[in-house]
Amino acid sequence: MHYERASIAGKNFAPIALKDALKTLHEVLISDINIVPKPFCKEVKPHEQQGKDDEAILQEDLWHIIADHLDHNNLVFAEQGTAYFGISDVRLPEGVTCYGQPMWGSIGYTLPASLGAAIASPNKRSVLLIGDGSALLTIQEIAVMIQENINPVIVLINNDGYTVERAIHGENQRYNDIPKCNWQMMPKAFGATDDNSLLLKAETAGELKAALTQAAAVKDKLVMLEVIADKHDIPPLLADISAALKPKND
Ligand SMILES: Cc1ncc(C[n+]2csc(CCOP(=O)(O)OP(=O)(O)O)c2C)c(N)n1
Ligand SMILES: [Mg+2]
Repeated sequence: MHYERASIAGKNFAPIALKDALKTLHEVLISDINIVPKPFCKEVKPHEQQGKDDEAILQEDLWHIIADHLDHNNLVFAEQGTAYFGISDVRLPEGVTCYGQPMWGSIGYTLPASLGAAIASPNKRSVLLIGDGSALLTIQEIAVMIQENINPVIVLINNDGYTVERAIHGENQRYNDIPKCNWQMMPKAFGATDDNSLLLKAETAGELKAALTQAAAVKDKLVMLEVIADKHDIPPLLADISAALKPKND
């Protein structure tokens, strides 16, 4: 697909607007026409958790567990990084809107975006899914969230740096590391107290489920949930993409 042009099996169709191309693609996918390769039409099966509840959280489970704790009232913001690739591949409950920015991809965007959305939609609750590397760019906006009595759920993936970048290039390079930060202290520096916020941390799948349940129940406070993940662990969609990019990078 290009700007106002689609190439299908070597044939070009132009000019065609993206919305018309997507409409046609949708019609083909739901019809009996047998021109779409079967792997493209992925059957959505319920996820079976791979890790145990008392074990470290796996990326292949993480986003499903988060999706299971969302409801129609949530506006989800998925930051560039494992968060975007993780949640993009997961079926969300009906009514949930998910925002990401795969084209421009400027990290740090989703934290203030979730704040703006919360101000614009006071009857909704923002759920921010953000990595430690991205959060470090715009974390100070937590101060405005607290000042404005905004009550988002911030799920911060602490995986020791730029995991999505490690998957694409420079797995163990220093440029994919970030400084060690105390994420539990960070909101406090921006005005978080026991009265206006709840700070949680999860290292196992069981702790994650309990923390997300608690976060959903505490509706009138800012919740920051720090999730510890392995620095080399990536969600399945990102594994597919990085495998496809590998020959070009080697
Ligand atoms: C402003 C900006 N700088 C750098 C990049 C390149 N980049 C894309 S994703 C990413 C790392 C994100 O790391 P993190 O937020 O920790 O997510 P993780 O993949 O570790 O979960 C970087 C550096 C970018 N997209 N935008
Ligand atoms: Mg990270």
